Amino acid sequence: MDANIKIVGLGEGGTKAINKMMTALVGKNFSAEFIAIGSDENILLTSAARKNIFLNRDPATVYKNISEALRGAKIIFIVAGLGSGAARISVPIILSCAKNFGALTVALVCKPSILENSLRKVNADFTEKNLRGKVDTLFVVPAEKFFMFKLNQPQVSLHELFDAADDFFCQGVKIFLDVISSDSAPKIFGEAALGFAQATNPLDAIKIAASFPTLDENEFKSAQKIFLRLESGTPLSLSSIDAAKNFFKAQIPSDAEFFLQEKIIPSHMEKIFAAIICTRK
Ligand SMILES: Nc1nc2c(ncn2[C@@H]2O[C@H](COP(=O)(O)OP(=O)(O)O)[C@@H](O)[C@H]2O)c(=O)[nH]1
Ligand SMILES: [Mg+2]
Repeated sequence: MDANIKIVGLGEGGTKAINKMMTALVGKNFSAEFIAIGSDENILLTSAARKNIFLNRDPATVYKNISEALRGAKIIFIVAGLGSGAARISVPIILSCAKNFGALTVALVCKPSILENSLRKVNADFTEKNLRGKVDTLFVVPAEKFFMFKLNQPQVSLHELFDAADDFFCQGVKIFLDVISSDSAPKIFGEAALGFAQATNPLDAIKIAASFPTLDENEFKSAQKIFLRLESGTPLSLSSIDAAKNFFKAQIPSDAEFFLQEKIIPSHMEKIFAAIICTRK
């Protein structure tokens, strides 16, 4: 049977990101499959995905290959650097196939750094326009935000920056799948943002996740929906959950919807993991 979750990496950035996901066993509890799409055969050779699609010069073949790879999809994740030439070509095709198959689409993308050339910027604007309002859920992070992960390393290279982006995408797909796999979870539509952290008590974990660099300064003030996922090794006390909830509720609009999901994962032992997904107005 075909996998119903397709995680598609576009270009070099997307391919590196899905390689990381495969190493981290993202999607292992789901019927998930990875696909790399690119216009550089040498990059596709580095892909650990089972399906790899080369964007040759024959649009009909490209459409057919992408459509066949996505057949049976219920959810399609699109992972890329927005400046990608491969994304520019393949995103419209992926969205058209998703529509045909009735699949939900989730894009996790990063905007090119200001240090990159203008072609990247042109590609990024084009693809961002294509994604906005057309994908069901959109996570867009400016590359510069990943500098924040490396504040104590002033000599950080662009390569390390993208490595941080790949880690973020990896966690993002994992958390998104975990959150939506709960029967009671409502759908996450529109532009969204994500933060996560680990600590030894829920309140600390939430506070650190809430100040995650990819979240905006006043992110929660205008949030529409907030999903908080807490993972712990043993059941959390009601009072610690209450403290965590109250921290949140004090910051979000009174009409914002708030969802809390708790999950016990024995191997976490004493560690608490908090993840926040919030949708933007
Ligand atoms: N996440 C991630 N992004 C990258 C990486 N390398 C480059 N990028 C970003 O991805 C954008 C597209 O580049 P690339 O993936 O090579 O796309 P291509 O044009 O399809 O070859 C660039 O503008 C960068 O902002 C990477 O290793 N990881
Ligand atoms: Mg490239």
